[in-house]
Amino acid sequence: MEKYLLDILSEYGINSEEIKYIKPFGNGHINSTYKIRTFSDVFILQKINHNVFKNPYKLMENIVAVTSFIKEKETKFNPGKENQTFTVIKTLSGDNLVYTESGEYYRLQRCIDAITVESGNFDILLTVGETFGRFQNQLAEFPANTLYEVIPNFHNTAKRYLDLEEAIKNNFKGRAALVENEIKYARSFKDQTSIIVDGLDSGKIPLRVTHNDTKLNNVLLDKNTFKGICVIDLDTIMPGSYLYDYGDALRFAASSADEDEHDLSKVFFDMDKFEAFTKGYVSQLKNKLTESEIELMAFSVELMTYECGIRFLTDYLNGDTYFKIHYPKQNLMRTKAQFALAQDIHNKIPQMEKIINKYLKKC
Ligand code: GN1
Ligand code: MG
Repeated sequence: MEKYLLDILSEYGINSEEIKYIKPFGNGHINSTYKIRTFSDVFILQKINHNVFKNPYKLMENIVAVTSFIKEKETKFNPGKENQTFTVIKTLSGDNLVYTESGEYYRLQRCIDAITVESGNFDILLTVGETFGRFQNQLAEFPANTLYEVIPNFHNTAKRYLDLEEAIKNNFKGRAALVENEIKYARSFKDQTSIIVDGLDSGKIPLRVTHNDTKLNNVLLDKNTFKGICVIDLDTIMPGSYLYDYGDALRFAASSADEDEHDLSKVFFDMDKFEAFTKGYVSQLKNKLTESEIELMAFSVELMTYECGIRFLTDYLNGDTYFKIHYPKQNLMRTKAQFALAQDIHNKIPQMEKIINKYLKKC
């Protein structure tokens, strides 16, 4: 067992003799995660990537505020379920983080005995939609504007577009000539990149507590019943729009293929999965959604998919400095797959709108 990890755990009062194992865990693109099993408990330890998250202490304040709010609600309205919520563990001296001598930040949380999935059938998608919808519903009364903006402009697609133009101009790795088609597609969508941010700025779209990373694998499921337990990966909780969460969730969950699928003929937007997720999400949030949000739900899926694609493209042009890659052209493959998906979503928007309206009326 790594000595530095043992030193960190000792700050939480966990001694090396109590530890059965420490294993790398999960497959996030940003943080490094470990599962720790002691003789009496199980924990998740995470090293926070502070190139991405500039102020880990403020980030932890967001997480603690939001999870305490949810825990309080569960204790009141769903007694027994409060243990099934995300729980940050404090160090012996009462801190939310350990700052190591080598300048790294670590946090510990309780591990809930559950599973995550990378893809799912209709029932799983329904549950995942419900769990994200429920999360939003639980936080509907939380004052969104009190949250710290962990990564400013995170889902500001117009700003993400400008970052792409900057990367094309710098062309640090000489890769721009290799991605002419991708650049052309990215530019063709430019005029639509500010639709949600403009709505937020003008007040037309309400400011909400937003998770901002609503991937399918960020929902914990009961390993026997496959029912949703809670939402995890709360680093990017910030003020934002429900549309970011709905759109980004479907980008990932309703894709027919992996995020970096090489065979683009396999990449399409799966309408059955879309319907399942939408049914679950809307059932929990129907009374909170405003007209201005409903109007843009289908479009938000296209926008968030496009946005993720331009982020991967920007990183590819910049030399792969942001997203972890496991092979040299992974960011390019991710870009191509996201763009193929966005184009398929574009053609399906009228159908998607019908389905959204069906569940808004029904539930
Ligand atoms: C990153 O690390 P992970 O997989 O939770 C990224 C998301 C992207 C996602 C794409 C802080 O999330 O915004 O949608 O990769 N998180 C951050 O897979 O940038
Ligand atoms: Mg994440």
